[in-house]
Amino acid sequence: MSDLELYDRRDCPYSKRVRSKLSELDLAYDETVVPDKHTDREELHERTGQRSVPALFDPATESGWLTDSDEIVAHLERTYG
Ligand SMILES: N[C@@H](CCC(=O)N[C@@H](CS)C(=O)NCC(=O)O)C(=O)O
Repeated sequence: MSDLELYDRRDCPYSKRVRSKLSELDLAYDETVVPDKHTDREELHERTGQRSVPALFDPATESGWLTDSDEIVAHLERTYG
């Protein structure tokens, strides 16, 4: 099991951007595709406090969770680029 965990949607442009960066940096991660309906995204909400995707868990960060694609991409470049 990889340390990085990504909650995303396959059809979400913000999620695609994060997946591209993970792929570019050759980073392994576990992906959970969330349901289409926001109200069905209970697991994501319980773990991150939000229902939007993408959200990335990286044990290397202090908070653990990054919940905005700009923030995630910047973090990945800074930490693994
Ligand atoms: N500023 C956010 C936008 C993310 C976003 O709008 N994601 C959409 C899917 S493409 C979503 O999950 N929206 C649900 C919501 O905001 O509750 C980012 O860059 O990550």
